Amino acid sequence: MEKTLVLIKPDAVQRGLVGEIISRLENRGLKLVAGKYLTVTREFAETHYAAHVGKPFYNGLVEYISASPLMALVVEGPEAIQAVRQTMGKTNPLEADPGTIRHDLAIITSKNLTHASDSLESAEKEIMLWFSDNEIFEWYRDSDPWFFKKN
Ligand code: 3AN
Repeated sequence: MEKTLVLIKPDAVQRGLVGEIISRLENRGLKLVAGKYLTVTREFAETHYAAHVGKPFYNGLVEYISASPLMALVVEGPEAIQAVRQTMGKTNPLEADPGTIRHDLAIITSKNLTHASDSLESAEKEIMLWFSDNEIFEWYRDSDPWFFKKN
């Protein structure tokens, strides 16, 4: 089953939206298989956002993500990468569809609450960066077939 990295970023933690965001993922059927609460160093943030080096928003982005605690998750489900990004909405909250996290709960791009891996390749890389193997739980959820089983 596909796995993806989700970050509930410091603005979401500061605003008390951790539960709301996790609920939206769980309600969709996505299964939490790893989670931790931490403040990352600037160096770690630079590694995570290496693809954005040189962009005008890069320094601010690194500062934002390392400013205070965040919640990192791995979630699992069929087409989890696409499903999570759809639930989050477009990068710019003003362009995100109603019903998405970014539309409903945010208003500017540089405080857009969440991060989610954008491809299989980046999901694998990011999960390895944020979690060790023994922090990821392969578990059976009794409701799995009610979410995932094709008829
Ligand atoms: P997404 O998080 O939707 O995959 P990316 O990967 O293009 O978007 O950008 C990563 C993060 O960089 C965004 N979540 C946002 O916090 C920040 N960012 C992207 N574009 C801008 C921008 N034009 N101004 C400020 N911050 C930005």
